[in-house]
Amino acid sequence: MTLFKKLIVTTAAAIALMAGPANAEAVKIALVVKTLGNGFFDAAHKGAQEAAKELGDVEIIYTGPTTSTAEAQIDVINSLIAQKVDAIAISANDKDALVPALKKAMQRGITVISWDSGVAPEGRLMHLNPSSNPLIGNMCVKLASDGLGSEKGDVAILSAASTATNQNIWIEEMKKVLPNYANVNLVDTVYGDDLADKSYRETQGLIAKYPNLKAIIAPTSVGIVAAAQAVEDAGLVGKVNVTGLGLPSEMAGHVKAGSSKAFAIWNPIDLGYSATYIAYELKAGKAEAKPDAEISIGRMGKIKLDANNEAAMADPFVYDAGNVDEFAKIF
Ligand code: RAM
Repeated sequence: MTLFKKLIVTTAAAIALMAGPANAEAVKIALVVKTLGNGFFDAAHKGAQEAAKELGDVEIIYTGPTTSTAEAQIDVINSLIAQKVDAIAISANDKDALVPALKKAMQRGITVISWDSGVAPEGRLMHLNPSSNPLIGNMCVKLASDGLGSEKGDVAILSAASTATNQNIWIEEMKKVLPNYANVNLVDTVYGDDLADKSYRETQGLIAKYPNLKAIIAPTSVGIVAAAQAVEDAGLVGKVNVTGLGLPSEMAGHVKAGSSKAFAIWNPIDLGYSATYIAYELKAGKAEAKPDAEISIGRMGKIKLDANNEAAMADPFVYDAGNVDEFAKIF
């Protein structure tokens, strides 16, 4: 063998060694949620697994804390940095408090995006909104107003964590459109932290404090269920209507019980699927997070980033006695 031939052979062998068997190194994408044990995030996880299967070389690490605080999420982020994951797709418990930990992740080469509940621009490459924020805010107030009909009534908001980016934006949007809904008299906003028991107690507090309470808007899938249950347990079906954002699978029984006339949500499976796809595309260098960039998201088509590197998915959909059972089978 000539020296030249020998060189080619050994180089080829070295390259083969480096490449290893196909798919040996899966892209590790951590789907970090506000809290574990939340049906909304479990549905998003389903979508993430679907995307991983389609993409082929992706491993999903589904994780999050048990309390909806920034501190608890920072611990999760630090452990993902130590594990050397390739990407983090996070639904944030706090817009700003997570930034230093996520910046550290990005400095170590981890691709960071937020979805559902956003992180401030310095702490992520892009943010995926489930829908347009003004649309969600308006829909929540409209549902409360429609439930009141010609009556005017006291309405309260039962939110998730007081620091939750998404709920805080939606509450702001709700307040903006209040002048358009003369029958809605917003009296209070309380926080159930996306915990069933705290949300239940906060609802009891609202009921005790506002004898003329006619509606509760809970823009959280955990809060809306707890509020509906509290209204039923207090014997106030027909007097207090619970609405907001919830999962058909968790709300069907409450629609039947009459504590909720209607509520809204987008498809959480599609949201988790899309967040995973985006994290993968960015990690693989197939897309860049910059204003006006288009990122393809498999069966969902593509999204286009705005000037803040944000994109929004579909419009929320309304569920009531007519369709809730059909969708309860899906999410
Ligand atoms: C809860 C979470 C989540 C929100 C939904 C509607 O599950 O707070 O962030 O998008 O409700």
